[in-house]
Amino acid sequence: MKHTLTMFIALLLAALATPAFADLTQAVTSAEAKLSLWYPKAATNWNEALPLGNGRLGAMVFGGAEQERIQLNEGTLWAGGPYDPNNTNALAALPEARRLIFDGDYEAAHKLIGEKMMAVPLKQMPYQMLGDLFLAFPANAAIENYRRDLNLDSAVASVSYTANGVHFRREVFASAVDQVIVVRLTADQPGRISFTAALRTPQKATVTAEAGNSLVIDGANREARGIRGALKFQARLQVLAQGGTTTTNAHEVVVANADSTTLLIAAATSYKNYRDVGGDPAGITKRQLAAAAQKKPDALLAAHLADYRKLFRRVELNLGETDAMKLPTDQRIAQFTSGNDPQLAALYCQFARYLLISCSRPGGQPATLQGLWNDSLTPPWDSKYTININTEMNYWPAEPGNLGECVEPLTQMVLELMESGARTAKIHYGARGWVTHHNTDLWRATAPIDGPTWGMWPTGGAWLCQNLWEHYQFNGDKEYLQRIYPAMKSAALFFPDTLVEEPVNRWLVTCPSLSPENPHRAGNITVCAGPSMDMQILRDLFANCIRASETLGVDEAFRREVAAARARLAPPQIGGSGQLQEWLEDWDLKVPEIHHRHVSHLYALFPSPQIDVNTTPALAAAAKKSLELRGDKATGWGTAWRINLWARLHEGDHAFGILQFLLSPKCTYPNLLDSCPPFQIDGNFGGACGIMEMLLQSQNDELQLLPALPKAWPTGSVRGLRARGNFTVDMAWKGGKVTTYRIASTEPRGVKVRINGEVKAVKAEKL
Ligand code: FUC
Repeated sequence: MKHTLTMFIALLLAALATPAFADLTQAVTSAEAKLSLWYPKAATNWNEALPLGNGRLGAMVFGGAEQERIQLNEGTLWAGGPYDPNNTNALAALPEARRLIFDGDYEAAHKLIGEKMMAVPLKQMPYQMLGDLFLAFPANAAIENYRRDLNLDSAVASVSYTANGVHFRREVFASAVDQVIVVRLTADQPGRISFTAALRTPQKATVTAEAGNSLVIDGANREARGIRGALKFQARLQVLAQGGTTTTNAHEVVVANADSTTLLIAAATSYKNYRDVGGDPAGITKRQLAAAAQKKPDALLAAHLADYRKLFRRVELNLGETDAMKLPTDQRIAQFTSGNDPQLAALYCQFARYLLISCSRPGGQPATLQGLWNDSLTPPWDSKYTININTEMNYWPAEPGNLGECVEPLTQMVLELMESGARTAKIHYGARGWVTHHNTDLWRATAPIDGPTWGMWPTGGAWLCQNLWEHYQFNGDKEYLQRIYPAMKSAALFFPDTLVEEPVNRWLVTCPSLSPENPHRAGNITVCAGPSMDMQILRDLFANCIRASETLGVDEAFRREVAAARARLAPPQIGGSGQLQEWLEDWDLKVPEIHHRHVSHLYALFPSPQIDVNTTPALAAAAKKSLELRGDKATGWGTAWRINLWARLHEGDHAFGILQFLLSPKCTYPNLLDSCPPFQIDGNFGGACGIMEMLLQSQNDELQLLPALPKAWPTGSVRGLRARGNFTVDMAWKGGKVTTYRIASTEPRGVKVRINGEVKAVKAEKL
């Protein structure tokens, strides 16, 4: 605890004395070292570059001493424009699809669904890269003392080296306050900064020089899958050199012999919302750059640090420290499985918090499959929103990691999907409410896509509502509940209109549906009735709607309607091998891919609290059997999910074993970003949540301190983790036992806490 306190005071002092650029160039303090990713060489590829973001503008910094590349993104630069993907043939085919499924003719159902019920176009719009800033410095005979790092406590990426006896330093950050990316170039001798700056883009765009020190990319987004590009965009670079000369040629800004230089980058598109593309990117970027150029570089940095640290410094995590900490980050990843480096797990968790702050801020778009960072026009899975696990997982660490504000873009997206999804409910199903399937995009498309194997799943919106409900569970904010209630209610209303009675037990089930992406027979056939995950998601959605409507004192008739439907949903079933069944029928051991990456039927264990070792031990045992059958290794996100599941089973060492795999080069790139492969950010977020689940759980009205602590972390401390019920938790432990704890809330009251195997009634302190 003493150590934590010392660190806390050190961080507090550092926050009060906002460092100027010059201070940041001093020897790295130990607090900084603990929160830094660092490397002795420049990135040679994108998966080594370091991510920065302000929730809207993203940058990947490569850090070459002689040739810097900063790859740029803007969160609303997607292909296409507003479009309606609904298929007017779908509704007529629905009864026949259901009949075929209940007759067991899954192949024919699959074929019919593929022909009649898919979106037009069959795929959605991809997220796009914006361009690159290149800085070319004079070639030097020798580069010495090279270091490249990303400090998570300041959200600044730095490069430093010595060339020809001059020490150079480069700092880059993305300011949410000033809405610009700032690149600051300094040297320890005057007149030594010379370089050429160029902007390039693969988009349909022109790059022109302006006003003696600026470059402008002016462009339009691309068509995709027959949907015309409807966005205009602009990116602007302004180069502000102190001393020396600054000139431009047709496409470049050239700086010679400056003392220092600040580069400012602004970018915007004409996207206003999913229906309105009438924004003015030229006006926006001009205004933003003009305002930022008025400020001194130290003032830009100070504003950025104050804003970022307000969020980041809420949580401290200490899982133990070893000499491995001194190694470059890529070497630590390479050795994590065989070595002893508990601090890398803490760094990984803090990195996810850093990433969430950097890619998901109020007013911006939610974190995509790649957060905000994408260098392609044809990214993997279009770098959009896969809502049969990946988008939900992105937001798992938000609440326990004390970053509730970062959920706002997701909330906003769900409120918009409620509108677009109401059309899909009506056109595809003739139903009330709203629905969305396994993917969505910037344009809030909600119809089933990609083909029946993946797309025929009507429960995506219902699951997203669970994320929003969790936000309310953690913060207890009734105004927020009021805001999301229409989306929850309308998501629920879709189901009484579309659930059907299955012929054997007369349970109410979804049909057609599927258990995400897991074929239950050859031929990639997934379509079925009543997969367990759907039943579990609906059990949550209906229960949450009932609680929400009671809390808000509204909608009694609706409450009765969903309660009646809930009582008739297919119940959880335990199959022949003692496993929790994934489908209505016991197909689990007959499937083509027994180690499938998705573990959808275990939704009830995590993220849902429906299955719990304390309250439903028999189902927990069945879930454990399913997990054992599935195996520990999967894609990055599949591995991360398994960590959370084993943590909920209170098996800390097992969870840690899986974390060792996640944090190995198999699932983690040198820049600490998750490898699905390829890069997909959900593994970072899911893995970080798993680490927090090992330390603190709060489902089912009980706080559990160290519910799944692995032997590898016998001593440690945390500050600022959040628990459901609006609690903030600090604690320290030794020899695997909690030694001190503090539970605080803005509404001090009694709470049940499980500590060192005992359940205690604790009075939370005033926060
Ligand atoms: C789901 C997963 C894939 C991938 C994609 C983005 O479809 O099954 O593995 O992560 O999302």
